Amino acid sequence: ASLETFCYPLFYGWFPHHTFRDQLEGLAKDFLKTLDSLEAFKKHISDFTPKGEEVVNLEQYFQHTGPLHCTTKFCDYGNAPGAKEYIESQIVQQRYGSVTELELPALFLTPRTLGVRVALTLEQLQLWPSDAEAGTTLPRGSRGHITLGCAQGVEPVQTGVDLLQILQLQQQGREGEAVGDLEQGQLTYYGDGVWVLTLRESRVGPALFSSFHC
Ligand code: 2AM
Repeated sequence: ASLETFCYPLFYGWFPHHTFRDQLEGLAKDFLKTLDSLEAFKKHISDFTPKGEEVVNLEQYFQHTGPLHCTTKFCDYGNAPGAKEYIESQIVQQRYGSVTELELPALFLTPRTLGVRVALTLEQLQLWPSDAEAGTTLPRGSRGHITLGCAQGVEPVQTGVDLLQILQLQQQGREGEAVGDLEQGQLTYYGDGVWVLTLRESRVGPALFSSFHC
């Protein structure tokens, strides 16, 4: 194998600029604090504590390591299906190292993951793999998200799976329970520990299209 093949990354994605990243981390922190203090959340706390504890510290419950990013293609160092084609595609080569603006319309939280949805533009969709929403009838790009944290023992790949499940519920017309008008936006509970905060105003900020190797 060539040296280049040898260096295929773990994944490609958009990496928010550090100022935007700080903003997102602040947003997530505020969201968790707000949830922690809501009666409606406390009512459903057992979704998060199978053992029946009354108190959950959400900021400790969700952990994150590594740089925040929106994965475009998970390559697994070239072993993932379609990785080689993606890496060698003209559009990926062309856009590598370019900056784009990400639009984030909603936060979501489940007993497994905490994430923020990314609403992709047509231009950004050119970098989106065709199989990301496989097994659903959701539009391309639906899976776009940034993982903000995972519960202990949960792999980050779960965040996209959780998001697709939420979007499928919405597609089936499940309205969820409108829990409240928070300062940041509308909070909805979908049952089984699934919460969505639709932001009053989408967060928008710059991100770099690049890859991650470690
Ligand atoms: P994420 O995009 O939901 O955060 C390294 O594991 C990164 O690649 C993580 O960011 C992870 O999830 C993403 N990832 C891991 N396995 C994946 C898969 N099979 N499909 C899509 N993304 C994956």
